[in-house]
Amino acid sequence: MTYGQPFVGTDSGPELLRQAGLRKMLSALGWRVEDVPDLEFEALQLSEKSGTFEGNAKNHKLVGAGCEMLANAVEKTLKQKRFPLILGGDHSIGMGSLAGILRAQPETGVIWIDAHADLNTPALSESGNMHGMPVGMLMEGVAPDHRQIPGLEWLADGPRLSPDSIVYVGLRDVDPAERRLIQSLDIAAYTMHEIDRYGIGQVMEMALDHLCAKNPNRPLHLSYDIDAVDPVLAPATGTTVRGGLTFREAHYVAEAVAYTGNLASAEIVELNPSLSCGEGAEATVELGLQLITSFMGKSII
Ligand code: HAR
Ligand code: MN
Ligand code: MN
Repeated sequence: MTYGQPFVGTDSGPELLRQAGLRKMLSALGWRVEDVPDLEFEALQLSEKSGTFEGNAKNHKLVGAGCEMLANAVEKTLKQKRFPLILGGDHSIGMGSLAGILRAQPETGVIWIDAHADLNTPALSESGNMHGMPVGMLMEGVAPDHRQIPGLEWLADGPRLSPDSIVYVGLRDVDPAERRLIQSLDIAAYTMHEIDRYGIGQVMEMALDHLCAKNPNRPLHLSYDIDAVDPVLAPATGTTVRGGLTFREAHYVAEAVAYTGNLASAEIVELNPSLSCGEGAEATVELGLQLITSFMGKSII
């Protein structure tokens, strides 16, 4: 998926992760792997629904139809008691992942690792880029009337994410409207400021406690946007923001989530090797693979 943001290249993420040895790595950790071919978003038949849509959401038909395919695939995989490992693609796919997850396991808690809050909607977004909207489009009290958005009608009656069922880690570039929502809905947000102040260990303890205190067996979904990591380490992504997670902080997040034993699904998004030449692109893919290795259960000793 590349249609949630303006650059070409985010759709090569999955293939590069495969080439970097994803399958072998997962097998070595003891997983039985079924590598499902990439979903084909280009071939989608887009409905020519009449009626105009006034909001600001670029490529809403393509993003919407692609996310519908992903939601169905994720829901099916979870209902088969298997673990969907979702490879992006830009973060607009989070809409599809979350929709499918909430249909299969409505009690899921979400850990959103990102420089951005992705809490926009077509009415709030300044850019119109849908990779800035996956959380907003699913959240109770924020989500728009999807019947008005061609491509997204299928989301109209689906379950919503409650504001206390998500935690953010790594935020440092939040739009004014998103900031107001985080405050008014009292969403748990551990920004880079809290990471500096408390350290990543305490931040992850607080974040996981927020989600799991009442239900220690609660299924968790990890949505890992590679732009959460400092651009010195992960330059090959579309919207870099300085002052991000260090190498160890990025891994600690993944390890802490794995140690809960509750991780039920995960996605890694926004790898765009075409935005950085040579070594930067390779280093970003390699880092992505290492982070997957960590949250899929690699222990150091
Ligand atoms: N908040 C901005 C917007 O909505 C930038 C969003 C950038 N999003 C991502 N995903 N890279 O986190 O346009
Ligand atoms: Mn994101
Ligand atoms: Mn981001």
